[in-house]
Amino acid sequence: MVGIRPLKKIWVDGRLVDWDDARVHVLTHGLHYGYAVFEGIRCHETPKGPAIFRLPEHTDRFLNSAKVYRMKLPFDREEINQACIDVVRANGVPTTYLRPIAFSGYGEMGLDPTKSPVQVAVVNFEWGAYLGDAGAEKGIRATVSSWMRIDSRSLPPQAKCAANYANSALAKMEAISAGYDEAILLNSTGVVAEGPGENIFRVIKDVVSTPPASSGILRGITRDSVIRFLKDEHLTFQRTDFTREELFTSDELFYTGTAAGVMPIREVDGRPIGTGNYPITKRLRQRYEGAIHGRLPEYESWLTYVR
Ligand code: PPE
Repeated sequence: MVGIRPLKKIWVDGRLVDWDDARVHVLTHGLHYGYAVFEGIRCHETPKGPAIFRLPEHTDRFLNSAKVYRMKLPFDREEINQACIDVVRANGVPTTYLRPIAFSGYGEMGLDPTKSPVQVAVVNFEWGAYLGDAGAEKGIRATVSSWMRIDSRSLPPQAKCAANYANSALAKMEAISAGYDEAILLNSTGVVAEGPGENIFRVIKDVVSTPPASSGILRGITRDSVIRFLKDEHLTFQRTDFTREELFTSDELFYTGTAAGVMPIREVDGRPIGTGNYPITKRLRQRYEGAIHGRLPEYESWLTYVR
């Protein structure tokens, strides 16, 4: 069962190859030890043609993740940006999710990744609503995970490394098998960190807060966009920690992420959140949708047109 619809081309190590030819050996080092860094980016149709949302910021985060892991990429910033544009052009499907990935390839086994060549690929594919189509309207149901979010003393959360996602997958599977849509992970000090693949925001009265980067989260680019929207909406914003019980007593809660978008949470562990209306979340979601689809000129500088 493959849910991904094959497109035409994938960028691998500097050239566009046919979709079915983008293969790796089973002894690929990164496959065994999780030694890979990646990005998730979206491209949307806009009135001026397909546009990639906040491409330079994603590329910078990609390069920073590689730097944390001492991974020397054989391509520079411009080449990665261009690779993203090239795959979208080559495949001719504007509304796609882009996944740049750098990994230690086929060379040596054993824990020292520096003995294997670094490979880089950029693939784009169609990826619909991450947390279901109904989620955006009704809100989704979340549960606080029994798994602790990874910690920068062991696995730096700000570097988007494949290995981090074993922690995310444990939390995600636990949530799904308990009948919830998504997980919320606490960090090593017991306060809220983030979702398995999303940042989290809390609204109480007219104050919106999100955990600071030091709380063991990925510095989300959607999170950053929402922080700008809060300023533009003249809402009070705080980067501050909150506890599990403060989740329950929030007026509104929402996730942010490239895959998830701005996604309201209607329940946490059997407690309904607020009144079930999400006026602030809805406003922010609308701004986000407007920005990514090129309908709001004030955010046009965030778009990289591919034509
Ligand atoms: N936290 C985590 C752990 C995370 O993986 C993401 C993105 C975010 C926060 C939000 O970051 P940003 O996309 O820059 O706003 N998760 C990506 C991967 C999801 C997946 O399942 O794969 C994504 O949303 O693309």
